[in-house]
Amino acid sequence: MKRIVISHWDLDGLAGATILNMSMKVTKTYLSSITAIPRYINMAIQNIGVKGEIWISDLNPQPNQINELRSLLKEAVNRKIKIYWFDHHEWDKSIYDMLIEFKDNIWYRVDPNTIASDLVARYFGLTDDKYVSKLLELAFDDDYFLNRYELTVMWRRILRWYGWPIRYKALDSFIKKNLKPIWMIELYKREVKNIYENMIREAISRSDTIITRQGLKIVIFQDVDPRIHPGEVTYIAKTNGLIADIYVIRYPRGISLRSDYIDVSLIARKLGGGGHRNAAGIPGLRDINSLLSFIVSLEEKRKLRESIYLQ
Ligand SMILES: [Mn+2]
Repeated sequence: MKRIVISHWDLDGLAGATILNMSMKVTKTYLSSITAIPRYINMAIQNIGVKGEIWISDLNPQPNQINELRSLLKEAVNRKIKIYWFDHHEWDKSIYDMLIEFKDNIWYRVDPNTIASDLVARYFGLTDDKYVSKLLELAFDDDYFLNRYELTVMWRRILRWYGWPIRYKALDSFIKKNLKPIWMIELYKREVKNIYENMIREAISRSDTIITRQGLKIVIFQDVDPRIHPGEVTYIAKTNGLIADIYVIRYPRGISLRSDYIDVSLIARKLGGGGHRNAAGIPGLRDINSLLSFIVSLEEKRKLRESIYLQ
């Protein structure tokens, strides 16, 4: 029986894929982005043929993928392929509704209070394993943006910087129980660290600050290189005294929103994106002015509700 793993390419995704590979005999592992989920499920089905398992971690199905996912799941049922899915992103209600008819074929565990790799480790009873707990610590450090370890920052940057071949190479090292391979350290020192930090400084120097009618301070980082992590830009901006209510990081193919206390996932969801309270994203090219007026109108409504409540 063939068993395929599909996982996200960041530290949590790699940790999940590693634990799955440690716990079972895996035929093949695909690393994927959120948008490519249906494509990889299809590839996994083709690869398996008949009878097998697909294990997915740290990837959240999108509402706009529903029709594609439904037909893929039908195909999986026909071919006696079972699906196991671990995630810590909040899933849209429409996804759960769609999954009801496949309840015998798909098993899932979604818990936004932890990371996906932790759910995988718990499933296999491996949370006390020494290596697994180190792996989970790194993934937590990255996902919650705690940055307690330099190793987390190094991996985060390396994984974004080089793309797929290096992400698979990282997975290979992790499966061999090497969390700090020499190839990564050397690559990082030689090709990433300085250029990356210069790019962050440069993005911060080009930022615009806008104060809305309601006195909301918004900092916009324009045209940021996709290799730069949005959390790092805001983190370094903040340590340099650039404090804002909302940070908008504008990439060529999407926008990232960050805030310490405003729920930016509400804004992102209304505009076709999603995410967490403090960090969310909107895919695609989007006019920055319409985003700003949208934020202003949301804030006006909130203020109005508050004033009614206070009376
Ligand atoms: Mn992830």
